[in-house]
Amino acid sequence: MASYKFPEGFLWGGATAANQFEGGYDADGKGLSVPDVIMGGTVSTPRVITPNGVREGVYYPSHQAIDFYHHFEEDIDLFGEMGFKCFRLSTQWSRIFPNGDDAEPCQAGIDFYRKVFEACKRNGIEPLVTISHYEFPLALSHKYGGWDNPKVIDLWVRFCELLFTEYKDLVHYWLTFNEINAGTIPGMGDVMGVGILPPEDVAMTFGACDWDDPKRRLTGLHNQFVASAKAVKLAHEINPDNMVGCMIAGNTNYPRTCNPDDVIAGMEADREFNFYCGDVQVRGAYPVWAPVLWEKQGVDADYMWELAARDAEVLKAGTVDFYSFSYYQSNTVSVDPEMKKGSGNLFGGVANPYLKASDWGWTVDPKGLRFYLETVYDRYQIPLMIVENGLGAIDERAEDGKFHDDYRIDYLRQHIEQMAIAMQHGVDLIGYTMWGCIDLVSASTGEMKKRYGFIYVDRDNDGNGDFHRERKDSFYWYKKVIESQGTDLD
Ligand code: BGP
Repeated sequence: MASYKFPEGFLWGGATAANQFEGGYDADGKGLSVPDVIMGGTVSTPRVITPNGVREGVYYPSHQAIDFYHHFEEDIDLFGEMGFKCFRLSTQWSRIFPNGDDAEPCQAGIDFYRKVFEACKRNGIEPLVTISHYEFPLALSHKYGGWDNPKVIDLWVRFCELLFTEYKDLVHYWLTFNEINAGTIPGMGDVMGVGILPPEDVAMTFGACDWDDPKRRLTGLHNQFVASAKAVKLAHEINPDNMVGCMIAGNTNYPRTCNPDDVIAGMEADREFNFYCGDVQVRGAYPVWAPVLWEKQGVDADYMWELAARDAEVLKAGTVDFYSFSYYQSNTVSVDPEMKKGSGNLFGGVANPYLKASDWGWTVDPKGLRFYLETVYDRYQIPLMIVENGLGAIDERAEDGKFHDDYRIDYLRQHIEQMAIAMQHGVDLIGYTMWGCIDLVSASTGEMKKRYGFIYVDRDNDGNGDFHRERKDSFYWYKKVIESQGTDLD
């Protein structure tokens, strides 16, 4: 395709999440958070949560992760070397308020993030901060239950207020909750989405879980909408330059056939997964078809409408400035129970004969990204940002001692080409932060082996390695992409 020059000011960069890369899980007064009690797994062995606390002799990948806590200067300099304009990272509530409801914040936590943001500034990088990325102080889960308890709203807004005030001059782009629509998913949504813990150990995959409390989960999700809306308002009051976005796990849904039942199933998948949360956060109200989702999940619609009515004004007053999303793959929907199942990030669906899949079974579908961009822009007409996209793969060291990750370059090139087409069709896309710009722990499996980075980190699935960093081929490629404003994708 003909080359396309991305606009000046386009936010090229990379994305991470604290619990997957920071480490230092108990450093300098940090409290435990829910991910700190989720064990490592593999593509075939689900992660197990030990809800009562850290268990002796068990390996929890978040505890050291890739030790960004002690390597942040070096890492951010490497991002600067690639020419990043933007770096997405998340804060840990439990690093600043170790128990979530402490009378005083932990100064060491505040200082840590300040140093990180200052390192970004030195490198000319705009931080994009996800306030909560699958993170919730464990003590709050034990004391209050989770996000279903409305007391949590004010505690979280207090945390936001501290962030907006403390880092007023350093941070202007914020996302309230990572993949907030995970709260619509049984099991994984309870634990990682809304901080509700099972009574005992539970094995958890992103797609399925034997344990779920749908009423508490959807109440928790509602309370997150309210908290997010309050945070948007507050962010604008504290600094009118603040831009606050929602963050949705984006998923293109294709009907498997032109059977009208498949087409309707595709429409419903879009609504439940993409638009339920997007509508509340962008338009400020639940969509009229929300009861279909509530009833399907076994939650009384009158109960949910009451919550919606009670908080209607707050939701309307705190709509987001931009819409951000993750995109890894598309999902194919069929009503035929005989169809071969597919697999992937957060979604089930059936196999798509036109698409190949990654080693972890996630379909690779660059055109699905264009489809998603154009569909969502048609619907909301506000700036969009892709804040996660990338390929999780096994990287092997070649004979010359280097990492030649041409498969990753191919994946990214194809997705960037589709972004360019969507932008030529008028989509207001303001940034792209590639997921896992430095190798980090996988959220779904807890592995290190599933690598996304431009930068290799010496750490394996069992916690071995000295954490040293190395540049992969994709590092030099992305540097060139940014330098050329997307015109040189070779
Ligand atoms: C998203 C999460 C991220 C990230 C990504 C890749 O759902 O927001 O935290 O991990 O998926 O998934 P994984 O790490 O399982 O490969």
